[in-house]
Amino acid sequence: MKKIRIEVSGMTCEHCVARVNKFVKSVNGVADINTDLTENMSYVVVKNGATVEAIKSAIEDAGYKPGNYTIEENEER
Ligand SMILES: [Cu+2]
Repeated sequence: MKKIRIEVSGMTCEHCVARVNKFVKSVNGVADINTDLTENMSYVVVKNGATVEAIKSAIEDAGYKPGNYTIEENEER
């Protein structure tokens, strides 16, 4: 599993958050997502196969703007 932390701009309310979560969740390999409206940030848990590019385009498809991101590798045992 990996954790991707990505900036999302353009969100103004909880509906936006729900929309971003819904679109990103539909990306293959995305296990979980949490979006923080006040931070303009999404925390995405991905399994192998999900790319940042796919997540970014899901955010764009939802109508918002993806920004900087960081990837954290989790050790799996
Ligand atoms: Cu909204």
